[in-house]
Amino acid sequence: MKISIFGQELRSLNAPVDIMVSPQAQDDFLTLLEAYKIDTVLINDVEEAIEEESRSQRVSPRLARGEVSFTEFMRYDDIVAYLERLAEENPSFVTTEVVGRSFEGRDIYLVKISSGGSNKTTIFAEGTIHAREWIVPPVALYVINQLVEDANNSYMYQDIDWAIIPVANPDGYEFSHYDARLWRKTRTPGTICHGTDPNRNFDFNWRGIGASSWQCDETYAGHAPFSEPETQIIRDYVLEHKDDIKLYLAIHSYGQWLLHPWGHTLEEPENVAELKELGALFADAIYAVNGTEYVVGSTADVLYYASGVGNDWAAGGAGIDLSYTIELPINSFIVDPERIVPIVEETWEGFKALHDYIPGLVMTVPALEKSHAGKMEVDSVKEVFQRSEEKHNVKYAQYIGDGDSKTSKATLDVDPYNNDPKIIHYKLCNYG
Ligand code: 0X9
Ligand code: ZN
Repeated sequence: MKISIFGQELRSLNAPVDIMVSPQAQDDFLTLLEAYKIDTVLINDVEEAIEEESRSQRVSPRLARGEVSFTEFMRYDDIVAYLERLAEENPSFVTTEVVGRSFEGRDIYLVKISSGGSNKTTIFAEGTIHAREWIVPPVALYVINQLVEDANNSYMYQDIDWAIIPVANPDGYEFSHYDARLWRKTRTPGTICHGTDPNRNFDFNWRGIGASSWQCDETYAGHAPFSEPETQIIRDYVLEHKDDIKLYLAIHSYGQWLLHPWGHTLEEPENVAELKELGALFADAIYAVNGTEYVVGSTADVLYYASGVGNDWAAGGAGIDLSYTIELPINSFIVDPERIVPIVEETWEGFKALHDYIPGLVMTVPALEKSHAGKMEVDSVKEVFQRSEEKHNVKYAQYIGDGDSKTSKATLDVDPYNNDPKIIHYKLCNYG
């Protein structure tokens, strides 16, 4: 019986699993399900669903060059054309950067949205590292679209830069359009099978639990860590900006989960309380839109074991403490295009909640002491700043260091562009 299990082999016990069976095996399998009183058939005929999807792709009108669509799935060239148009039309705050080339030679684009300046706090997002997850490009493009094209959102890139790679695996993405709809991996050739799972190829617990060393597996980790140009590109950008990147997001489908580290162990990361707190803000914001309920938890706990994963490497390898995988809420890789709008809209609210939590301005303040824990009134902060010879319109500061006065950091809740001090962000922490 040929069956494919989505979610791979090492799921946690009692976790739901999606299974695809071959037509020959379907009757027997359904009988088996009946015996166990399991009756959730998600898609009766996957082939038919794929054909239906490709019919609707064909009849949908060709996009004008540089346009974006949230009613159909865009090809990679059209995505790139949209990004380039945004950069051309908004040169003061949108830039596109070709951060590298895929194995087959496609340019991989990163969009940066920034009010200018250097070394600013950055939110980094990578999308579509898995080819078949077609709901991901629209989500990434909608975030970009809302930031750039709706002036009401311009506050969101004043203190914080956004660096977004909407399609990190364009070879696989295109392959899933013109050849195999359910393709997941990159397209690097092996001796027998093509493709490495880029989300097992990062150099963090590489080829550990939940990753395969067999090239034909969907979770093949590659012949070496970072063997794929697609993951090297992410590694290089993130390492170059690791002091500025405060939030790493990997956008995937599907599952309605917000996953924080780790994938390779049930042990909890040190900052699990904060990861869950911020995760709840994300989930609540999304729930408020259409009632979609996300589960927040670690990959190993909520989903299955996985190693060499992008967001775990970001946390454990690059030291970016706030790092998540978003598993968007659909129930198949084949998505009815009518689902795009509600999903991108609700996910955008989640992104806003994440943004609002990230302190806009983080500076190193020498000689800030542990006694400055918690909220400090303007005067005491000024005093701190006089010592560090910085002049900012500070209203509150918060000690977020580790007790070592030489390297302590403070998060400043200030609006540097406005003389009237206002709280951009305030978060309560108990230290010491
Ligand atoms: O298995 C994966 O790579 C991700 N799921 S997917 O269905 N999109 O393939 C989950 C990645 C989990 N992330 C962490 N280990 N943190
Ligand atoms: Zn994925």
